[in-house]
Amino acid sequence: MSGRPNPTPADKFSFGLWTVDWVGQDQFGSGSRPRFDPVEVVWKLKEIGAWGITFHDDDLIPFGASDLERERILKRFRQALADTGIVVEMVTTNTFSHPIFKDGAFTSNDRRVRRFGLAKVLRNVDLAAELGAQTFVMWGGREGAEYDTSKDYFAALSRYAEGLDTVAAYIKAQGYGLRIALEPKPNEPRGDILLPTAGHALAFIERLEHKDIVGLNPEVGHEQMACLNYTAGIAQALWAGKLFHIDLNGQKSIKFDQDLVFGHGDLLSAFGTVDLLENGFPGGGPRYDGPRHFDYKPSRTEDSTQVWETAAANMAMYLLLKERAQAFRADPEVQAALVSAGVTDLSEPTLGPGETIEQFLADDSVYRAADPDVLAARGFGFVGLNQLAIEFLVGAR
Ligand code: GLT
Ligand code: MN
Ligand code: MN
Repeated sequence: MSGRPNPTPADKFSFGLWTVDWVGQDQFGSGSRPRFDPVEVVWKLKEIGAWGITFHDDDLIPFGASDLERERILKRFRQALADTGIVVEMVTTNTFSHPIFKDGAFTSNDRRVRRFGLAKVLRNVDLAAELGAQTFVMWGGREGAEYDTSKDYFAALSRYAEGLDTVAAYIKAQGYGLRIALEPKPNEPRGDILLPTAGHALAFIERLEHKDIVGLNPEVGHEQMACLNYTAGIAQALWAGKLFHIDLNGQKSIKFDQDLVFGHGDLLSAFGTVDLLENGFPGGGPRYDGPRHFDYKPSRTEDSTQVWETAAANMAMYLLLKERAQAFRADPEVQAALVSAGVTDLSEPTLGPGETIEQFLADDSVYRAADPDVLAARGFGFVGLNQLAIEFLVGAR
């Protein structure tokens, strides 16, 4: 491939309204560019080849807007969607910006706040269903604490589960085709956030009454902030049948949440992610076929025109990595290296077909007669395989 690939709606790329519309305010400074009109964002996304848009209730309809104002905004937005063919694939709720949520929504120590938060979420579930979204993301960025003395963690997890089960039960009762996707994050804005990683969230979901419609929306940078491997995280979510949605972006090691362009952080890790998403597990297994959703922030240094170049960069990075990952897997030398490294052997069950535990224990060749030193002598050649991957990644092959 030469040059920059062009995305099409078939690539299923989507963007949060809060991403391209981020004005650049941070802890130390105010915004560096003006907001866009959400209708303009829809048209721009169409122009650059995206397929979908996602948003928080408050990104589109200002917090506290009257019903009349809400309907006026929605009418224009629906019209833009109809005119462009841009789809709303996911909707999420802002339960973190207003000071009412300073101690969380579902897990605030104040029951009145918990009830307010639940009502805000349920209202937004109705909107998500009306706009035809399939996924309802819940990022509990304020569900957490700075001080262990300030939070009864057992009660907090119980209230979190109560809130989620209430929302899930409502979705089912209304007959909506929505699934909830929890988005883990270890910290920021809270000192410690509940459900800090994909693993914590997967374990939590198993305790829910309505766990069948609750899964994950893991974000690249959030797992990496916890020093974890994103590809391994989404792999486990896939294995559990819980990869409902993804937030792609870039992060450079353990620091504040950078939300860089996808691939602009750990590029080799991004290659592994795209390889898994596009090619699946080497030995087969569940596949992700949902939206390729970007949750990044155009750096504060960029102006309103350059914002669209940063959005396009996410899609270009994905397509470049997709082409590289496909070339990697299709290459005969790579296929041979995968075989000699034993990667393809791992799909074979450890016990033989129909082998009983008694037969296994009676088989002397397995343990008593086995020579561990002979087995230990095998070299796997993982480094050579990884070198091949990097040569494909950098275009040397
Ligand atoms: C917020 C957060 C993101 C989440 C959004 C969903 S909100 O911008 O940083 O990672 O995906 O609520
Ligand atoms: Mn983030
Ligand atoms: Mn996110």
